[in-house]
Amino acid sequence: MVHKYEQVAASIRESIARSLSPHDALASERELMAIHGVSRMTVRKAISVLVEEGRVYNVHGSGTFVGSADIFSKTPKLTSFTEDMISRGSTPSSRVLELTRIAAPDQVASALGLAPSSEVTKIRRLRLADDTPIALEEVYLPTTVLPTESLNLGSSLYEQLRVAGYEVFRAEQEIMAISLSADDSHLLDVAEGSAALSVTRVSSSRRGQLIEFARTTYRADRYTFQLAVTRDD
Ligand code: 16G
Repeated sequence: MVHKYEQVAASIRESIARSLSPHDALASERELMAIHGVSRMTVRKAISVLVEEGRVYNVHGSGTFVGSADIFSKTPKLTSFTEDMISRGSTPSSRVLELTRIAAPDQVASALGLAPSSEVTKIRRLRLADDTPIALEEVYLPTTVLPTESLNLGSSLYEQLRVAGYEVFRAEQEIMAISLSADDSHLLDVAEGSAALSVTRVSSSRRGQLIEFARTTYRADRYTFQLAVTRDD
């Protein structure tokens, strides 16, 4: 479920990206309540999310202002495709390309700490935002985590994992620049050989159980990663 305050936060993010510069004032609390038809509490909650992200800052007695674009105070947050797109103000959807049970390829078995050729579920999906193809996902899950037949891929995989008691809590990621194959270019609706970002993710639960090996390929013209980095004290 998407909370009202998340929708308000997403819409403010969008208007910042579209029409505001650093240190411009946001609409007042009262105006935001009227624009979105929500309570003062909801507006405050949305603003506090954006403050935490470093996108806006409050000046006591004067209002809320747009932060400098280069200061994102937050360490990156682990998200699913669904959460990621909603936070960018877009509506996510998917097209399932493949759902099979296979013997884990060596790289997958070793990343997930499984015995060679253990059974895994392989999922390939085209992911879209506002009906535009954004990413191709190839995901492998041990069948012991979720049986292949029980998956409903029209909705969020991470939400189903959470309900099954395997909330994805942490992930190791490797990001690589690639150029797209003819097939992948076609699926992503870009010219053959276009640039893409390939992100390999190995996800684990809070207890450290390995849950997922995933390779997500994002169109470079439609997707950027933002990362806050700090020097160790
Ligand atoms: C993202 C994840 C992928 C995960 C999927 C779940 C990255 C690099 N990859 O694509 O590992 O399987 O989200 O999305 O973030 P869902 O919960 O919306 O189905």
